[in-house]
Amino acid sequence: MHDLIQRFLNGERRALARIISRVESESPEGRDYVRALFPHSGKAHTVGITGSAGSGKSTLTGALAAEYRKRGKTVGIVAVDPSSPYSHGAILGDRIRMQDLALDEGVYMRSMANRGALGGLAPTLDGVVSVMDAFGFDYVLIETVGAGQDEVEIAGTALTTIVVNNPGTGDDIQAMKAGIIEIADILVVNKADHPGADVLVSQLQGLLSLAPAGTRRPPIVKTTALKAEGVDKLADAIDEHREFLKASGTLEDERAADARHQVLSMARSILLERIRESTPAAELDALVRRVAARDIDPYSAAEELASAVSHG
Ligand SMILES: Nc1nc2c(ncn2[C@@H]2O[C@H](COP(=O)(O)OP(=O)(O)OP(=O)(O)O)[C@@H](O)[C@H]2O)c(=O)[nH]1
Ligand SMILES: [Mg+2]
Repeated sequence: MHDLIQRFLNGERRALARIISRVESESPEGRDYVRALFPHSGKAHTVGITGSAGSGKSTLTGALAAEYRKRGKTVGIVAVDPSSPYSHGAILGDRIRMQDLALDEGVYMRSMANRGALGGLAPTLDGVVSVMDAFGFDYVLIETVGAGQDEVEIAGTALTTIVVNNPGTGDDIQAMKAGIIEIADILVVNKADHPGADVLVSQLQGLLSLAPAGTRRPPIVKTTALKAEGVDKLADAIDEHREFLKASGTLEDERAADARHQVLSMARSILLERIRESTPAAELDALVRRVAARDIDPYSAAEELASAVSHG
């Protein structure tokens, strides 16, 4: 372990890749790596990119990484949801190749297929992000498809959260419904080459004007990710948000909020693991069948499981 950590700290990408694989496997060894490297993290600016399937998150992530490289910055990228065949999305790796970043030493990309067997996505993702941070990237970009819980989780993982919307899709209404406007530090209207981009911008402005006075209104940035248009403005908006966090003294609050999210999601996964360990499969099976048969309600069943570890 020491040897691998040493090589990691020397900046060897193969060591980074191997450590991330261990973290992803959710093994105790993976946790030890996160533990050992955590003191080296906390310097990167983490940026979450979320939005509906096919909204252009991967294209935008690739274009943003290229913009950072132009600015002399290094970038780590984590794509949580490999593209689904339904959204016509491309895998992020292709977007990166399109940007000629695949051989660039200043960019490291990783897809996470494992959505977390035990405590959900969050603990594993947080581990991978903190390892990338510790490696020394200036920015860590995290792409997740917005599907209810996920965009909330991404807000708890990244310092700056970007929500990607598209014209002509009713995204404004979706955004309002899902409450994702509240998690956005920056709103992007991507596919600005499609008709209706300006209409969507004014609809979003209308929504934002309803926010209580004194709260920060997220800027709205128009992009055509496919042509890398507007991406420089997006990079500027990210830096402005970062400055805002520093200047308003909320950076520490934001880090504390992220840490709270991290600790609680890890605690949840540890508890779940203990429950699984202390409950034989046959016993669990019998219990869920009692719930299915309406002999017992799911809360009582869950409490039964939980009390086995908390008193055991
Ligand atoms: N016209 C236009 N098409 C775009 C733009 N950005 C992305 N696309 C296209 O939209 C489709 C989806 O793009 P992706 O970047 O894969 O979208 P995604 O949000 O990552 O998709 P998933 O990961 O599957 O949710 C692709 O066909 C892109 O070429 C844009 O600015 N304008
Ligand atoms: Mg994608």
